[in-house]
Amino acid sequence: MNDMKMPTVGITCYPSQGGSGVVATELGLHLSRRGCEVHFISSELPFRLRKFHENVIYHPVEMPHYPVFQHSPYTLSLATTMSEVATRCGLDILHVHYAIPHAASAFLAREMVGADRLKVVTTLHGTDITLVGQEPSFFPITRFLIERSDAVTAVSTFLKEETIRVFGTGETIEVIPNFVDARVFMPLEVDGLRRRFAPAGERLLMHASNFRAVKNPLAVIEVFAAVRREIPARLLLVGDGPEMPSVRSRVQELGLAEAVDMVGQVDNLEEILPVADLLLLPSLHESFGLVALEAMACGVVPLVTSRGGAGEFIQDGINGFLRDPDDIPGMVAAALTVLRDRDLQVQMVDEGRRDASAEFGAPCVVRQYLELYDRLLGTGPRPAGLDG
Ligand code: GMT
Repeated sequence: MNDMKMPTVGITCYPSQGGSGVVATELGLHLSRRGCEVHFISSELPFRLRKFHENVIYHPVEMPHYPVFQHSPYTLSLATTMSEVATRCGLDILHVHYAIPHAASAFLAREMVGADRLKVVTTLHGTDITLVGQEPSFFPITRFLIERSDAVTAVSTFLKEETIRVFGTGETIEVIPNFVDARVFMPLEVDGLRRRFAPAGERLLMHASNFRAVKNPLAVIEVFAAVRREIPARLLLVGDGPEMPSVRSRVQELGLAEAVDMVGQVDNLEEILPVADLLLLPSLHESFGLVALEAMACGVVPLVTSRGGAGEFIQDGINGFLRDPDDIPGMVAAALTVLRDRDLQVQMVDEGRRDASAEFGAPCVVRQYLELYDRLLGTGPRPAGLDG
């Protein structure tokens, strides 16, 4: 590779809804716009990739089903596809998002292709370290894969420190935070939608997630119920997942069915986020909390768990709120503070949008990934402008 050539990058992620897939896909798209050839290798087309994009090629992982297999060995099929794509398309970097099992497949692919020809970057996103990686059956292999990747990044300092604490390894992990494209996620004129979800001019609260237990969605309902006792308010639930049945029954029990809209999974979150006044994300922990950053970019005040890494982009009381996920009264008080004071809301929205588009904006963060690739490949610093 000569100094000016942009790297050819293979990206693997979970294709379904979820922060790690969003970050991986958006990173790939931004790299491709900067002139990198990007090859997505995954079981299905990642959900934000469903259009033609120049310089982006999708390679599905074929999984043979033989009667002898109790479960099809996806990790091996993925490794085979990775090595085949790496050789045929001349990948310089294989960047895997979410350690299990993607880093294992990348490790095998690099062994097959040759360590001098392919570098493996593993990005840790959160539950791959805080939940899945700590399962006894995954613990040793997660540590092994962290040590054997050519570079490991984590989406927050919290996650880096958690990795070192739990696995006793990872001092060289580079923190590269989640990012948002502020030209896509931005405040919009949403009067029509607002009338649909808050017809009498009520304040509108929103929760958007995959409704897994770690998102603590029942706390959203409790906070909303208490807020609604004080001011006219409605709740919009975006997404779907295993906790949805409990959420529905709690909404019924509290007699809130008329005040809560559930719109299911939404791919184009940027079109619905701007409608809200407040985003609630009371997760049991959150290594970063990408949706809160996206909300800030859309002009929505985030009220987010203080457990994890959200404090690395949210300044409590300035551009959002941080509260312990068990502290329902604290969350209610914070919500009411901003929902009752439109001047404060405007001030916090301005702060949030500024922060989201500067340090956590796509140009700044994508550049950090490119610099990491350059260091791994031994290509010198790029003259300004060449990386877009
Ligand atoms: O939050 C989820 O359940 C999805 C998960 C994922 O891997 O898709 O999200 C994790 O990665 C996101 C992107 O880096 C982070 O913003 C989320 O905070 C993190 N989730 C948790 O730590 C619970």
